[in-house]
Amino acid sequence: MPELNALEPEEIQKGLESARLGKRIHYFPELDSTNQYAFHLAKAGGEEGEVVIAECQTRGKGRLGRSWFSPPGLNLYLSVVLKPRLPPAQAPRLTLMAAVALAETVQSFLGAPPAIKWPNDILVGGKKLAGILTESSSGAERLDFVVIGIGVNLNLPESALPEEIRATATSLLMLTKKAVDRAAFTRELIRSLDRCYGELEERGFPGIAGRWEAFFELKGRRVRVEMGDRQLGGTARGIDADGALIVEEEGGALTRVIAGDVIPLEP
Ligand code: BT5
Repeated sequence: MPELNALEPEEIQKGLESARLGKRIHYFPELDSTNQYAFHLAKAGGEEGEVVIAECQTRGKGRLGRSWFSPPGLNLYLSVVLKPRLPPAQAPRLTLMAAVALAETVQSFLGAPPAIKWPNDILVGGKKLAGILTESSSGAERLDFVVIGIGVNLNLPESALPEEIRATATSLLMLTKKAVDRAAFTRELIRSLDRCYGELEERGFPGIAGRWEAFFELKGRRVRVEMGDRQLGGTARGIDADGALIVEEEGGALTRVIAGDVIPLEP
């Protein structure tokens, strides 16, 4: 039986064997937000690969000011500091790299591939299992650092879901009816991020983009994209070399979407 309450660094690092990520893990019973902590850490000289994990977040962040439901002891809330040698415009590549690493980890625990919803959601059966929040700090030419924050619902029972997300969220426990060894999941995720990040650096974006597209179920489907007060309708065509979503509008014009929410218009 896995020890369900253990998410301590020593347990995660057992047999981790990553090249760069997770050599140092900062672990907290409670934080406002692991992204917030990791951002300050990176700013104060924290090194590439440092990981921040909390058992519970009091102000877990989603994108665009939204919040991430983060109850204690059940799930994973992790942030990692990266210092890629990339221009700021290529930061979205890192979100997509993380989505591939996360989707592959979920697949190995679920026994079936999840879907990626551009740019950052991991869905199973149309419900959200995990989300990614990338935050960065950059100079004119180059990214100083990037914080990739990942929240995954692992042992969250349906009864613990708040009303607002009851119909839209899921967890590995709800899907497999089995409790997950959270340390084993975290170890596998860090390994997978380490590998995908190395690949991105050594071989560039095409390999990662191809794997990302294999998880992307909205390709060829009609979608609506909401970008703040702007909206756009069309067919999702895939991603470009920077990780932007390409939407073909009626009439054939291709539009690049850098930030927004994608809503499928047909089942
Ligand atoms: C995301 O935002 O999906 C990014 C979530 C990133 C969370 C991690 S946890 C570790 C790190 N530290 C942080 O503070 N954040 C990161 P977005 O696409 O904006 O989705 C947010 C929406 O998802 C909310 O408005 C809810 O509708 C829904 N949601 C919130 N909590 C959820 C949960 N636990 N499971 C499924 N859906 C959730």
